[in-house]
Amino acid sequence: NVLTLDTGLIALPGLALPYAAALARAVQELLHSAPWRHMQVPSGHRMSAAQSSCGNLGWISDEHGYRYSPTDPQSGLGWPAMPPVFKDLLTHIAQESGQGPLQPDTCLINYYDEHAHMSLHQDRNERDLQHPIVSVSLGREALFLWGGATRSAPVRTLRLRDGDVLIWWGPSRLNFHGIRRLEGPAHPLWGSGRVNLTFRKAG
Ligand code: MD3
Ligand code: FE
Repeated sequence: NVLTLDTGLIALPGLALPYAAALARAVQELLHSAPWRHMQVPSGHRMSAAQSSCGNLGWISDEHGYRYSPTDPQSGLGWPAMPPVFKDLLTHIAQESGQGPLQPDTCLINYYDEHAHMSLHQDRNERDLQHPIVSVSLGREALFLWGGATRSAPVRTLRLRDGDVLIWWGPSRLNFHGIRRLEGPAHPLWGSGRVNLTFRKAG
């Protein structure tokens, strides 16, 4: 079941549901080496969503700006490897979507509690803007804001549910987007929170 939501944006609702338990175990495991942290943005504010990363690079932010780093500034060590279940899921996503081959070198893992949000922004720190971005929503439902190529373009609200997979490329790749808030009931694995995996080719 592949839905086209915009030019360069498709959704595969619930595609990751069969992987939910294995994904939750893999995330909990990699948090031992790269725990959740609330990064500081250049303005000095602390992000309300917490983050971790795995793969060859990880997204970081501090007073100097946003960038990708081969090491976790909190440990000084490399990021945890991409867990096998992440790779299995990506293979399945490539098959079902016809978007491939998917060869991301990083997965940014966002955690939202009931108070977290992510303001409207663009993702433009990745070196390879041709490679699609794949996002996997886990846990509680979120209101996703889908804007356009400029900050002032109209914004649509989409609901991201547990197990939903979205793929962005081409004309949608630099669109503004964000998370307004979480909604709906708690989730059996993630409680009142939500986790989002975004796979990118950053290097
Ligand atoms: C559209 N995360 O990590 S996922 C982010 O749910 C981010 O955690 C949100 O925005 C979340 O940067 C939204 C959907 C997403 C991710 C990256 C995109 C949409 C995107 C990059 C370009 C266009
Ligand atoms: Fe983003």
